[in-house]
Amino acid sequence: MCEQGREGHQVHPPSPTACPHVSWTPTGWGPLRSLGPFHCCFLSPPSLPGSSVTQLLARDLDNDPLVFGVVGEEASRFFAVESVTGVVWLRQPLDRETKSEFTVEFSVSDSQGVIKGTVNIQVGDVNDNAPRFHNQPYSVRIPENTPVGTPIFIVNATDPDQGAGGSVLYSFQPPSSFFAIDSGRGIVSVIRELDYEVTQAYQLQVNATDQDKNKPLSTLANLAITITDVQDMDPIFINLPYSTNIYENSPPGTTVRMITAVDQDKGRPRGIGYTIVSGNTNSIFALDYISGALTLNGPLDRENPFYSAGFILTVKGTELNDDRTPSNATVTTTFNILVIDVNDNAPEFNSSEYSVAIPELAQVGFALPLFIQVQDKDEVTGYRWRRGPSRPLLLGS
Ligand SMILES: [Ca+2]
Ligand SMILES: [Ca+2]
Ligand SMILES: [Ca+2]
Ligand SMILES: [Ca+2]
Repeated sequence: MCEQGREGHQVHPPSPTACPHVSWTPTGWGPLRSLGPFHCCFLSPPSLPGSSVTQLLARDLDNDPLVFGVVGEEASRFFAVESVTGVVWLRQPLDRETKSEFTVEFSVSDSQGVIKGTVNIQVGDVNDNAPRFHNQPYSVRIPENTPVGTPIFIVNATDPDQGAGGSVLYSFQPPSSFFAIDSGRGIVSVIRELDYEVTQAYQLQVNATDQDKNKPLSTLANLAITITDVQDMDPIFINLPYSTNIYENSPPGTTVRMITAVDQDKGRPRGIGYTIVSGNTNSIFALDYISGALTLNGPLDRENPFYSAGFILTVKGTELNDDRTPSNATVTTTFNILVIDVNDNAPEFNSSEYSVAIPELAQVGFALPLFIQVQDKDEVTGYRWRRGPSRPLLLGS
């Protein structure tokens, strides 16, 4: 509301824009016998320099010509008054957020004296500031097993404007399916399970907007969220399936094959220890714990009935802790090994010597009571315990 001045010197609501922020208090009385009302317009930034602010009105009963002026250095920087008409001009832009109030002393004089009056000018607000984020840049590291609902970060933006124009709301732009932001408080929290093995980092944009009804202003800020790995994955064997052939005459120490398992936790994968769980008859194979090299550990013999059908090894990869002790994270697979025959057995007679008694009157064609058999254990020769001809030997001529 416009205030009532003393001694009948009123401050009227200016037309057409009423000003509730102006008061006018005469500070002294000069030779003027009467002073008309001053009035002032409501000042809304960004009022441009050169724009008319108000007009001072004074009345002199003598009808002397009056001269208006503005008093004081600071007031003169912002305001100028046209000496004859009393029109007050703005000399530079106003900013409520810098200076929200002026106490300006104006003067009016006739040929005999001067009186001064003080006008309190309050600068009205407009929404001319966008919210401003503090303490940027925004980045945070969280482990992948951070539970849903956990608050992980808080952003802060302020807006110096008054009322709705200074009230800030936060949102993600575009929205995230893994993180939410509390619109009023700026608290960022997890809303969906994270998985380092799928996504290692998120780049989000936080929008801070004021609540001005006509022309809300907003600002964007980046939020970098880095996901750190935790041990939540077992190892896997690679280059499967494992199966190989080995010649039975391969010397001990021969590398059968390398086996390799890798930790599926990629952030800081653990080393693997390799062992044979089962199928290693007579410890005929050795598996290097560190390198995964499977080697022949002794002489093979395909004709050994324990070996002839080959081997089905069960091998295991175990993730190792930092102190190289085995962890609970393991993987197993089977390793088929077929033993390949080589011709390493000579055919054998069924007896090292044969003896037979022949009657001295025996004729040509006489069948000797002698049965000779030949055996060959090797597969490659096409015989396997194949019996030779067991016909009786005939006496030749
Ligand atoms: Ca403002
Ligand atoms: Ca604002
Ligand atoms: Ca792991
Ligand atoms: Ca992991």
